[in-house]
Amino acid sequence: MRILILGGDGYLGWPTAMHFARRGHQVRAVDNYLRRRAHEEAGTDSLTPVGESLPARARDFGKVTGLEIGVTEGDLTEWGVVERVFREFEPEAIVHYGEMPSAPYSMIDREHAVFTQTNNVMNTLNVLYAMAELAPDAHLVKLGTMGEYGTPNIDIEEGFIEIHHKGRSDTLPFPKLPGSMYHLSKVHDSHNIQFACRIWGLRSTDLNQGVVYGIQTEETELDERLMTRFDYDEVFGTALNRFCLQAVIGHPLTVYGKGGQTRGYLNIVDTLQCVELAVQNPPEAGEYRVFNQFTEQFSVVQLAELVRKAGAEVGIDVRVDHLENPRVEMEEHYYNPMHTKLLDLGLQPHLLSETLIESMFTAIDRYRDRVVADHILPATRWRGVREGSAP
Ligand code: NAD
Ligand code: USQ
Repeated sequence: MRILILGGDGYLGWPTAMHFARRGHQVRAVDNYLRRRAHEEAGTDSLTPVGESLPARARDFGKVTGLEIGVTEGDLTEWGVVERVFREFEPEAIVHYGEMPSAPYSMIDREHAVFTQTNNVMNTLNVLYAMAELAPDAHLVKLGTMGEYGTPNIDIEEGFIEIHHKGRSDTLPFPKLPGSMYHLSKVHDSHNIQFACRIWGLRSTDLNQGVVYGIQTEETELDERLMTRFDYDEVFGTALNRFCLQAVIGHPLTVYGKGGQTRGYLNIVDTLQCVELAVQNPPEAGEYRVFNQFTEQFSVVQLAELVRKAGAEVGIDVRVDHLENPRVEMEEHYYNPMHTKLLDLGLQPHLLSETLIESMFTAIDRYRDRVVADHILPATRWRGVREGSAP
């Protein structure tokens, strides 16, 4: 199959590109290095060293595997870039990771909020128009987020809920209570995608993904040059990845507030599995479907406790600090999202274990001399703005 990977230079996009190429698909990765530039501006970087550009990474992948990943360096907010890629490559599936993914980044100030929503909404709109015009039978597999739903006091369904109201009933999109300007951008995308499916008969799977953790996939382990990025700073690092790194370098774990915030989590290898399952099982033309993509749920204190225990096993004394929460979010709440659709398609979850955390410690330890420790504590506050400007 011809599979276009948008955001192919990113934490998830690069391993996905390699994964599909190794399974015999024709792959083209597109990226404009937004993530790299945002790090340069902030003085932070990936823990793991990654190839200097997407073409360089694709060349290394070719040397290691003898396989090809095609590359386009370009900005998806530019219609000319998107149109050219669709004309040249004629994708059958589009896996769309290519957005600004950080909630804190989007909450820095007005400029970052505007940038995040403009970047994310505009590039998805360009993709939808390119599909309608040039690839109407292709399948859009779009990375959304569990954070679109927020933390309502009822069970969260997979995308839709049957509502009975004043004697009538309908199945309607599940209500959204997003927690940041970034999460809001994903809600806007979901509405636009659903609209495009309804009006133009496109087909799409919106993957409402939970928080991803992990550093290795089958392909990144083939050779050090094929590593994916690993972020741990307060803006781009996510909870468990940050906690593992903090444990390794002897930094107290940064639990925000009471730590009862509960989210869905999944291993990066399961992200690849879920995306592959979605690609292999496309919806009908005109169908917009939603899968909740995570394998387990944890509160922040549960994660911290798991990391503390795993640390004790390998002789690391891990301290857990409760910091004033920089975000505005519920710290104790009901959380029960459904997540059966990917399991029904055959997902075999890799659940979080102490062994996995210990193997993350080992992988992180190899690069500990690259750690920039002064960007670990949270600086971005949901109430009040910080100095800085968007790229
Ligand atoms: P990432 O920043 O590493 O990857 C996104 C890539 O898209 C980056 O390489 C970036 O340069 C590129 N990009 C952004 N805007 C672009 C544009 N206008 N044109 C071309 N390229 C552009 O982030 P990630 O962690 O790999 O996340 C990938 C996707 O998955 C994102 O959409 C994110 O919202 C979603 N997601 C991530 C997680 C997680 O825990 N990592 C969880 C749920 C959802
Ligand atoms: N948290 C801490 N300490 C930290 C970091 C985070 O307590 O050092 C807490 C946060 O306050 C939050 C929870 O952990 O309650 C998760 O935070 P996170 O930074 O790991 O994840 P989040 O900001 O929600 O964003 C990440 C990805 C985003 C994706 C989202 C999935 O960056 O791209 O959309 O996870 S979800 O959380 O399901 O919305």
